[in-house]
Amino acid sequence: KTNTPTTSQGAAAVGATVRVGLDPAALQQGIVDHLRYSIGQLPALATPAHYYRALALAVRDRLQDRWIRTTETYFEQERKLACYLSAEFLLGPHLANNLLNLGLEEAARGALAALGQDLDTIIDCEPEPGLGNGGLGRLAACYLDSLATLAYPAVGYGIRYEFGIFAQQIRDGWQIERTDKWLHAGNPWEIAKPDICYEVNWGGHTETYADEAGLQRVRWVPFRVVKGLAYDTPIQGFGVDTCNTLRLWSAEAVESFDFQAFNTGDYFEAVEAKLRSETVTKVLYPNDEPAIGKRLRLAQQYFFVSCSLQDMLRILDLAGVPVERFAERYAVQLNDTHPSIGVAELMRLLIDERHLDWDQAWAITVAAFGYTNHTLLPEALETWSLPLFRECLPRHLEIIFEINRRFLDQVRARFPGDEARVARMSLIGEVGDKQVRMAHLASVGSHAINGVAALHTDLLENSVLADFHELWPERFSNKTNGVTPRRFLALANPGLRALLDRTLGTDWLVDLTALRRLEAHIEDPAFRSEWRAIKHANKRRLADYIATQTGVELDPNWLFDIQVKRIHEYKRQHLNLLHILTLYRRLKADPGLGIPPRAFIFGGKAAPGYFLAKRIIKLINAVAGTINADPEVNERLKVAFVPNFNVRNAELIYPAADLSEQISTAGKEASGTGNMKFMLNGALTIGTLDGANVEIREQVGDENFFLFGLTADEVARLQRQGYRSADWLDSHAELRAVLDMIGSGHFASGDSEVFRPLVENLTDSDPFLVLADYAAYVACQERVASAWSDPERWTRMAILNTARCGRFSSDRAIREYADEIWGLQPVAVSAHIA
Ligand code: CBF
Repeated sequence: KTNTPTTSQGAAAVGATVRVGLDPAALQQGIVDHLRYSIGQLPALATPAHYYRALALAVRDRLQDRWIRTTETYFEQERKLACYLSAEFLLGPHLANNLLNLGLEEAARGALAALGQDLDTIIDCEPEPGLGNGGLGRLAACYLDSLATLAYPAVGYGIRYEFGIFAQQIRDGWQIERTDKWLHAGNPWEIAKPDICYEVNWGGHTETYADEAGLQRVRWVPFRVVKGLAYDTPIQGFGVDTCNTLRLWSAEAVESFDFQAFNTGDYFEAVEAKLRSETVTKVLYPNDEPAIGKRLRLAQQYFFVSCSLQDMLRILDLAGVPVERFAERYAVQLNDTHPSIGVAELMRLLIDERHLDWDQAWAITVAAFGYTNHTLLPEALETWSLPLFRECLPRHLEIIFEINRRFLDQVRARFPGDEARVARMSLIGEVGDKQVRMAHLASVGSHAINGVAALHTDLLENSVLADFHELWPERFSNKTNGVTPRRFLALANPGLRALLDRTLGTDWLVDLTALRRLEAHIEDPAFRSEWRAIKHANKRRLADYIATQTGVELDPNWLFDIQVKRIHEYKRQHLNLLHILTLYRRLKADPGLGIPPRAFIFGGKAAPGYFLAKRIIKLINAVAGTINADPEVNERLKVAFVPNFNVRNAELIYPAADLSEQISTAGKEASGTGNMKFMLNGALTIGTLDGANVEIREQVGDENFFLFGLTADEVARLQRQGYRSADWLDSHAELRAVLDMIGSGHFASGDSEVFRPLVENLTDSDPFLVLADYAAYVACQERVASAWSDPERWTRMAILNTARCGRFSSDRAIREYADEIWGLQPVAVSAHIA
């Protein structure tokens, strides 16, 4: 077992008992000192926000020795490091997580109480670092937690966006986006490292020259140079002394002013150049999956990847390790194609700057990189227009052409005469305007390629990357996603955590398969009743939150049926709505209908430019407005939309769910991770055979999973044959009536225009087969209602869900990456300093 317990003395053993001691008195002193010396606040005037910053700084002090010791240990022991390159890290608040991982929760509660403060209020003051859009960014954060907890040497590399994902407000039912000023009051967790900075070129042209030995070399003469500065955040493992680093890059102008311009009086042009440089890390692109061919996005990707690779080379130099051994010391994982320009950048650095020859550089690059694909949606596979790419990264385009030339020779040698295949596999797409295909670059430049759930990997191998799989089957593997039980159970669900600790002991926190032992308690009525009481309290907690946010009152005795995730057609929030409206119509026609009372809860952000997704939000709110105000139905149905779904409120939502909605069109959701967080907290799933739902069902058993809908094969077949949504409409009078009701303006004060695009999308093309799955979904929901009417049966199923979720721990996933892709060994870190 690699998870070594934290020493009881920890950093205190260094002799700094007062400064970083773990007991409440020392922590209290630390808070008081920071309030005075770091924040400069009179205790009498200090608000909870001041106390939050003082406590955060005091906690960071207590991480500091572990953090430094961890870095030293990796350096001294010359160990291989996993470098996780990701344009997004959706971290969520740090404070509670760090207190949990350091075992400091009670000390902090006590220290604050002695100062007349309440820990929960203080925790709520932390602004959320929302440096990600959804699943992909949150996965990266879960993986950092597991890497540290399992004592793997690792660094996360990303972008320090000044504005993270927008804050969502709901006004008149519509989504309004507000900038997220998460750095406004400073960030007590990060440490700026101005001495760790790199120059990153942009634009311009290349030229050849002869070096001292007379060898032909290429030089990149950029149009602009931007500087990347490191900001480090500690990532403390749970119950260990390992504290890894998340290094985020912030862009700055190389010089504050162009003095030349300044001297000639063009002050504003000089300032503008500075602002242009700093724009690179200003804001996170708020799109979940669809790729966007924006120049700034390419600049962001190249900027952070270049800084990260230059950083790896600098550390190698510091350790005195020759660059030829790069791949022995680094496993570089590409979190989707966003960092895939790294393949060309490492080649450039090795060839142009370190003067390695092509073959040597290429062998190192392929050995170092691994590529994780996170989506099959064709519109999400990143490509860059060739002219744009040439203008921004001229040297990289030359390198990509050369990689492509050599690669296509290999394809031709293996499949002689198959020029169609050559065109399909080329790094340059020639259909229409020429493009650089980033998924192809990532695949060619990586020794390992993986999907994120069994079905997704299978589809990847047989569709999007089928040619690559045929060429290099040995490169492909599946790594089903996972989530951290520390944040999503221990922190989010303290009631259940206490029950688990009491019943099983605490090893489930680092070995989630230990939850299997819960099965022995399923037949104990007292245990089941305690389980229900915990769920009820969690539902109460969520109902209170929803009431304060939306004014909608929900009864915790009702079935809580929840769908929270990005709003997207393929995720089919509108299918959920069609079911709600079917119940609504049935109840209106027959008020005595025996259906169990249900609260339908939604949450999620739509990309600001995604017209239909924004209309889905409006429709959810419109339906909520009508149903919640209608006394004929509101004793059986209620609908609520939780604004601004984020990591913080997710921690309230998952533990309160009875039913988890995972209803995407089969074949479209790569994995999903919300499905795992719900399962962990004992929700039952209604879902299609999509993404990780397939594996969730395998674990929990068919009888404990509400399955409906077309399979991925059936979806593909129907679409090949020419799917006609009208056919499904004709055979379902109830479905037609529901759509007519939406189209009639019934939920929009008679305005028949507002939802027309949504209705027409379904009746005319229905690209995600909502209508085809409607009847099966409604029938499946009837099975849900019948199971819910037997609380003992439901509770047994809920306990089984938690008991069998061990596979979905991010610890399992990270061990698979470490063993099968990275060749990485854990390194025990001890904060004892002799
Ligand atoms: O693998 C993590 C998640 O990534 C996405 O969110 C993505 O952005 N491509 C997928 O949509 C999810 O299915 C997946 O769980």
